[in-house]
Amino acid sequence: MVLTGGQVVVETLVREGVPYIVGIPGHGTLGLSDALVEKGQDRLKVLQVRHEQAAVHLADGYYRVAGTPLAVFTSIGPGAMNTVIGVASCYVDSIPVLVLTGNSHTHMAGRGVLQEIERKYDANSLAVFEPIAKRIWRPTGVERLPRIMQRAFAEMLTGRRGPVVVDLPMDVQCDSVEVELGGPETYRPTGPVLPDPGLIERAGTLLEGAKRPVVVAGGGVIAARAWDELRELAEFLGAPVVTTMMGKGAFPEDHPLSLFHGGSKGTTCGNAITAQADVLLAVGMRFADETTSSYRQGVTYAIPPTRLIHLDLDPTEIGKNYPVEVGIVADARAGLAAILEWLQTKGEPRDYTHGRYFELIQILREEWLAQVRELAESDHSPVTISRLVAEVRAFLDRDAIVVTSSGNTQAQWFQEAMVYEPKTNLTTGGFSTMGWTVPAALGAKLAAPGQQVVGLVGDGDFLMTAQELATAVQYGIPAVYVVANNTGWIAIRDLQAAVYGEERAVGAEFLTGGEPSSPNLAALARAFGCHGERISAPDEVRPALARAFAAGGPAVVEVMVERDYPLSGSPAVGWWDVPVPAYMGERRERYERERAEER
Ligand SMILES: Cc1ncc(C[n+]2csc(CCOP(=O)(O)OP(=O)(O)O)c2C)c(N)n1
Ligand SMILES: [Mg+2]
Repeated sequence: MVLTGGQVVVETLVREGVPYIVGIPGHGTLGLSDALVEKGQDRLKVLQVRHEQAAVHLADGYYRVAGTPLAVFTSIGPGAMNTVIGVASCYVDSIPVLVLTGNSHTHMAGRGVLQEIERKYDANSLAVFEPIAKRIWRPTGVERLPRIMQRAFAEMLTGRRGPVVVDLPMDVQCDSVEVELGGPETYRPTGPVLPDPGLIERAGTLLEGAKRPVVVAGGGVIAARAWDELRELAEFLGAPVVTTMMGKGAFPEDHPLSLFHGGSKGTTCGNAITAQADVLLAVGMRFADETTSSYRQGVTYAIPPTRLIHLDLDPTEIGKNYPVEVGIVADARAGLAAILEWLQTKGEPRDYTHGRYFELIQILREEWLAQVRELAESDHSPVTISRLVAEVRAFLDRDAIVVTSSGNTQAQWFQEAMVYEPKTNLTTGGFSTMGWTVPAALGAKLAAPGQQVVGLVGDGDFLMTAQELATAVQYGIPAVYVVANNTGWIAIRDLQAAVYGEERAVGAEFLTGGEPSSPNLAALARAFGCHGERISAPDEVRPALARAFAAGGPAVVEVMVERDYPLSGSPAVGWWDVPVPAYMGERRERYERERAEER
C-alpha cells in the first residue's frame, strides 16, 4: 500500500494495539495530525492535553497499570522540549513510551525554520533527548520511517524497557512511500530472557543453606509480572520480603513475611532485617542511594558480609553498587521461577509461619506497625499527613490505585500505608518528579476504569500540572485528587530543618506578606468544572472522599494539613547522604563521621 509518513505512524500504532495518542498539535506536526483524523478514526483515539509534559506522564501512568504503551505527539521546538521531564522520568523508572516530535522539513533544516534549534547542528532538538531516552531516531526520508517505527517499538518493549523518541521532519510526515507493514511478531522478540541453569544452582544452594535469607524486590518484579513467583519463593524459604519504592505492591504488605521497605525512606523493620541478612536475593532493583541509606555500612545493608544474589534484566546493574556472589541476568519472573523449581527438587518448603526467624520477623514488624499506628491515630487538627494517609487507606478498596510523586505525601504513603496488590502503588520512584501525579492518575484511570484511582499529592506538586484538570473534565476521567496543602515545599523545608537545624529552614514556604498563603485549590478545581472542596479536620476526610467519588467525575479534595515541623512529616528512618556545609561545626563533623562509613 502507499502511505504518507503520517499514515505509516498511525498504521504502526494501530497494528501495535495502541489505543491513545496523547499530545498537542502545531505547525510541526500537521502531516501527522491530519493522518490521525484521516487514518486513525476510531482505531486510535487522540487525547488533547494542556502541556506536553503531562502527555508523557499520562502515558507513563497508563503503562504502569495496563502494561502496554501509549504514544505521545508534539509539534516542533517548544512542544517537543516540553516533554523532557516526562521522558526523563520514564527513563529512570524504565517505562516505555513512544514520543513523536515534529521538526524542520529535511530541505529546510538549518535555515532557521520557526521553532528550529540549529546553531550547532541543523534541526538539532533531538540531541536534548540523547541522555534521557533509550533510543532516538530522525528519519531523513519517508522510506526509512516504517523500519524506524518498528525498531522504536522493539527497543522500548524489549529488555529493560524505556522511552524512545522519533523526530519527524514535516516533509517526511507528508511524503508517501510504498510499504508492506508486518505485524509486531515479525520485528520484535516476545518471551522472557531465561537464566543460566548453573547460576540458578549456585543461587539455590546459597538460599537453601541460608539462616537469615531476605528477598528485596524492585520495580522489575512488577514489570515482569513476577509477583506470584516472588510470594511462592518467599514462603518456601520463610524469607521476609522488603521492596523498593518502585517495588511497593509486588508483595502484599499484610502478609506476615512483609517487612515493607529498606532505605532512608524505609522502615525500621526493613532496615533491621536486610542489615542482618546472611543471604540476600535482590530482584529487579538497582540499589539506588535512597534504597540503601547511601551505602552506609550496616544501616540498610552490610554487603559483605551479607552474600548477595542479584537477579536483574540489565547486566549493567549487576555488581554496580555492591559486589555479588551470584549475578544472574534474566527476566525476574523466569529467574524466580527457576530458583523456586530448583529448591523444590532439592527439598521441602520451610514452615514459614513458625520458628525463631519467623518470630524475629513478627517482632520487628509489630514494632514498626505500632509506630505507624501512633502516627495514624493523631487527632491533631489541622490533620497531619500521617492521619490523612491512614484515612485515605481506610476509605479505599483493596485494589484502589494510589498515585504519588514527590514531597511528604509520597514519602509518607510509601512508609505508612499498606499496599496489597501489584500495580496499585504508582510513583515516580527514581526521578521523583513533581507534577507527575495529576496527569499520571489520568492515565491510570484510563487503563483501569473499574478501579478507584486517587492522586495523593502535595500543593506544590499539584500546582505544577493542575492545568490537566481541564483534560480530566474534557474526557470525563473521574480521577480523585487528595491535595495535601501545607502551603509550601514542606518536604524540603523539613529536610533543611532535620539536617541543618530548624532555624535554617528557609526558602521553601509559600508566603504573602511573610504569612503562609495559598490559592484556594478547591475553588480552582471548581473553576475547571471538577468537584472541589476544602477540609482540614481528620474526621472530615472520609466523608469528603465519599462525596468526591459520588460526584462521578474528576474531583479535588483539598486538605489543609499541619505544616509545623515535625508534625508536618514523619520521623526519618535509615540514613541519606545530604552534604552539610563545612562551616556548620558539629553538624559537619557528624556528617563526615557518618559519610566515612559509606561503602
Ligand atoms: C520538578 C521538581 N522540582 C523540584 C523537586 C525537589 N522537591 C522535592 S519534594 C519538593 C517539595 C514538594 O512540595 P509539595 O508537593 O507541596 O509537597 P510537600 O513536601 O509540601 O508535602 C521539592 C521542591 C522535585 N522533586 N521535582
Ligand atoms: Mg506542600
